[in-house]
Amino acid sequence: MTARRLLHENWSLRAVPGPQLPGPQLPGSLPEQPVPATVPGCVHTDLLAARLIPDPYLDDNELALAWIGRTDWVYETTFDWDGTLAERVDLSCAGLDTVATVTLNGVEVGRTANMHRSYRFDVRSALRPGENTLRVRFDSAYGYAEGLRDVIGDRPNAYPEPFAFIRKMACNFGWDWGPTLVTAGIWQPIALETWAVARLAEVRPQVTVVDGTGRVGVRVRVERAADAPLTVDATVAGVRAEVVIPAGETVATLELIVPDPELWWPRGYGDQPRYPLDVTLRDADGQPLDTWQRRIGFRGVLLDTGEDEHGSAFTIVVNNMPIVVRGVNWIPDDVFVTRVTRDRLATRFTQAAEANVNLLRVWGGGLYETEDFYDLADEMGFLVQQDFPFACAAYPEEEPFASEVEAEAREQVVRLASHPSLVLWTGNNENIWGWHDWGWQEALGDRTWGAGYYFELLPAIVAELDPGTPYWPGSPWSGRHDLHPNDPTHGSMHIWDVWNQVDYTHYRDYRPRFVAEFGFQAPPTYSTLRRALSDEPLAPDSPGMAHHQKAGGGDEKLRRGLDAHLPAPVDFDDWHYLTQLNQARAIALGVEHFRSLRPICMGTIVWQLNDCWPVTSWAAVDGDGRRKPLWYALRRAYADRLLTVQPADDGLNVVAVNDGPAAWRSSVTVTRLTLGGEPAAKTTIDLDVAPHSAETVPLPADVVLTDQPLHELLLLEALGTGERAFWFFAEDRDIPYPTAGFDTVVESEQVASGHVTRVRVTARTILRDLVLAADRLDPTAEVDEALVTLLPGESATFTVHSAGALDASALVSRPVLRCVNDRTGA
Ligand code: BMA
Repeated sequence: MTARRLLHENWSLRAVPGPQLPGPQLPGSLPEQPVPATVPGCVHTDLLAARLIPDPYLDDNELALAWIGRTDWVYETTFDWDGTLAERVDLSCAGLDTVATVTLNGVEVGRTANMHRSYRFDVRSALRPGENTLRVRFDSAYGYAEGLRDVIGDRPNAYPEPFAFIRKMACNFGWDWGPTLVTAGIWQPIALETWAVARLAEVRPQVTVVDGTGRVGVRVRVERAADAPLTVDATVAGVRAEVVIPAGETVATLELIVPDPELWWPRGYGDQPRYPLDVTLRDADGQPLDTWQRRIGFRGVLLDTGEDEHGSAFTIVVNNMPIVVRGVNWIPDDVFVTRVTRDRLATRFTQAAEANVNLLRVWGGGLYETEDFYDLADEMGFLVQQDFPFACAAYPEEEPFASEVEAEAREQVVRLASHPSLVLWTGNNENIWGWHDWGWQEALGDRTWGAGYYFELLPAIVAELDPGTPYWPGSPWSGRHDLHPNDPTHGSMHIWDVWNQVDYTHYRDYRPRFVAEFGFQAPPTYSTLRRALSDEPLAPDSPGMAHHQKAGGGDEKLRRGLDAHLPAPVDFDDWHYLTQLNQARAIALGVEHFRSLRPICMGTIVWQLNDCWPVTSWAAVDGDGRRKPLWYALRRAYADRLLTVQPADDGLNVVAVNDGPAAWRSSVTVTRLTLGGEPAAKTTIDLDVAPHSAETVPLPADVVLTDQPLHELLLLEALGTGERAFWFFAEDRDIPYPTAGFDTVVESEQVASGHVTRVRVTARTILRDLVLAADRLDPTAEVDEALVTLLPGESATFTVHSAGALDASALVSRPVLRCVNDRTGA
């Protein structure tokens, strides 16, 4: 049997002396003294653990650590080998970041230059009985990328870094939400594998369902050490198949027919049954040589891009059911990706699930994620859109780059193909748009830019290796060369004029088929800021805040967004609350509008779920994993049942969107109220919304028109089912809200995990978008609700879980408990 021995012990790390080293300011005794290293891991986390560098995420430490990415590094370990004779001994490297030379006992066994591939080196001739020394030297990723750039010519790029010249996670070179911390290291397991006769080099299940019958085609490729006949067997759902691989041959295909499998459904549409698929390779005597296991799911997926009277669709169809995508964009959850454990992914995925998200888009500036990522997505029923890792740049198609792209894509498509969650491959992030609109064509001249990958190579690889999963050349892409790549009426689009240039109400100008990106910034939670920044006092433009804002003109765009809607902030606490509120409002407005367009628009993917460090960004969950107010707004806007008021040409409509599995029958009361809560007009509307549909009802003018726009509002309430929607006739900055008046009751109890505190707020005046920022009192505190609007007499209870007991009076005072009409300075 193939035996695997992890080589994760005894590693050390040292810098290769060179001019880039910081010299006297380098702390400790680097580079002479090796420091202990963790594998899998990277240079930054090792230096941090050895206390040789400060935490790169705090203040502006990033700047002082730039030398690390320009330095060459050597990882080294020793291990004993008992000299056991095996036919074959391989060093298997599941992931090296990135430009590596691997030597065993001084003998070079391999070189790599692609973070997105795995490698296997035959080490028999270098291995010796007793002690062995394994060394992995990483050359600076900068040196490699800039070297290639100099040879084949520069290309246009959204960021002034050479990430397009190396197959390495692009955002590692910095992004408009990420620091420039260029890593090196052994980022995936490294092991010695011994085997004889043959091993499973590749197992590629292709799962289809036709008329309720499941078919699993398993294509197997073996690597041989001996030219003997072999057998492969596969079992799934009690069905078994076996095939002989005659001497001299290396590939075989098995077919398993599963008569009536339970189908795998996206979350919200059904369950996620999975079936273990076991593959065993045996020698001529039936003795097992190698095994492979994966849990597969039976589902069919297609991308409906049919033309219709609105343009052409972009609808993901799973098991013949058109899915309304309620998605979020996913970026690497940490710059140092080996810190992203399965537990951490599970936490983040749970946050997405609780926000009613059903799709994660793995964005092209990041990675092909880890097995844990796709396994959890399968388990939890998320759909996954996987970009090939190309983003915001023109990419070269010259060698050796092109061969790296092909090898990587083949490996990753085979690895990911059998995950039922994976429903869409996309060729890149914004590169076709960039080529079209961002002045690249003039800059490029006759240089390559990646078109060959997106329009030829990658679709051919997906068609060959994962024919059951749709491919789309880019995010965004309109589907036709004669149209603009970001055409709203055809295919997928990204909306970025909102945020960059215009107010968020302009989301309503679009009637898109599918919005794969749109976003609005806000700072992280207060406790995250306080952990990361030593600014005293914190101010929107204090040094740490400024360093942790990476977007061009970001602060100005935040201010423009605020000016249009909210009262001017008086101090930092105001600014922090109001910018977070504005982010939540912007995205909720976008999502509600796009969902109200169903079935013209069949999906939204909010930019972005998560962060990779503490930063002001578009994220709903900040770099320390805390939920921003946007998260709570998203939970509401992405709920199965959405009640929303939408402006129409000559008045207002209510749209009831039902993406749940049951009909939604309810009476909706529509009340025009004064700010003081007195009803001025009222009507009732009966709703009967079939599952997976939306109903639009014009609201009667006599109820919903007002000559008191500053003093009145609309409240819609679905009786029995409880959904609510507000409509304000003016912007909050202009509305004369009364000073907030409320009563509170605080109760707390100690539980095994800490403290549970319930804060009941009863409004004496209208309270607009009440937030309880309990993390200001205890960084462990988590609250179950945010952005609650109460009318006079109404109550809401916020439940807080925290490690320590919370100060009851601080909990119910500014700046912890606050709303729009309760500004610090007001
Ligand atoms: C798009 C994304 C990211 C970027 C975001 C915000 O370009 O694809 O590259 O972070 O907008 O600017």
